[in-house]
Amino acid sequence: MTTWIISDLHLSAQRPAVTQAFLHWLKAEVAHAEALYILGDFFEVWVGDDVLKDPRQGAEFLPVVQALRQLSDSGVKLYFMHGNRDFLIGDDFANASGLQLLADPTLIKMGNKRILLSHGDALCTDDTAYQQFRSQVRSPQWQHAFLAQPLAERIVFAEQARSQSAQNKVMQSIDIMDVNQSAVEQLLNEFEYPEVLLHGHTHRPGIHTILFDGHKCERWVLGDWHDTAVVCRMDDDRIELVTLQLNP
Ligand code: LP5
Ligand code: MN
Repeated sequence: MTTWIISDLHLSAQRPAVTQAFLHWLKAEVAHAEALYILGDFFEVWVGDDVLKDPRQGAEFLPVVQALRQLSDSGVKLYFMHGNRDFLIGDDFANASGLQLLADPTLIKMGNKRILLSHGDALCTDDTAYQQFRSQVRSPQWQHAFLAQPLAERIVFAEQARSQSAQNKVMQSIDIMDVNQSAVEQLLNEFEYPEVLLHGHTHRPGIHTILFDGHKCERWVLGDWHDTAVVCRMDDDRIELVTLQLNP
């Protein structure tokens, strides 16, 4: 049976074609699979699960929640790990969609292979401004205070954060926004050298071999969803990156 791993869909009302392609792919492929892992940045932004109860804001997300729920009810196992855009996904979203939230990182086993899953942002340790922002917004105190704000205000904060982030990225070097090799090696060491570390976030799909401490590991990077998407397909021990054509 097949397991799919995806990340960085950045679903939003501004890009309905990606949502349509995703819903189509769920029916065509994932309906026959054993499991689907979503490794974060599933949504462009997520300002709190109460968005689902808002008649105007919620409409955008309900078809996705319903499609996931249908899969989960039919027996497909669904897992979700937070990204830097949707770290506020909580139990209400998970329960409505029938998926299980995963910690970042999480180690899974497929056949004989150990595969370490992560969103990938925590590995970009050269990006100190981002890491500072990350530790602030991942703290329960900050999240509690943020979620206590009215929904409309949270949407405005998110828009401001997005535009500040976009400005920062123009100034920032490409290398700083990639994973740091020592952070990768430290993580692999901590998890006793899994065969594969699989992550998204950087939107730079590919496979990198890492030789260190007398071990050989691979770092597999998923791609984001636009006209195409690079996802991972696993069938027991066989693991491959697959490019989906989203606009045939
Ligand atoms: O997302 P991406 O790929 O463009 O860039 C990321 C890093 N930026 C972020 C910030 C998010 O894009 C913001 C949207 C999240 C919405 C979540 C819900 C609401 C939270 C509201 C918070 C107030 O993750 C970017 C990295 C890049 O990846 C590559 O790794 O470089 O990091 C930065 O740009 C660092 C900045 O310091 C981020 C700070 C932006 C927020 C500033 C707060 C402004 C709020 C105004 C309130 C008065
Ligand atoms: Mn990301």
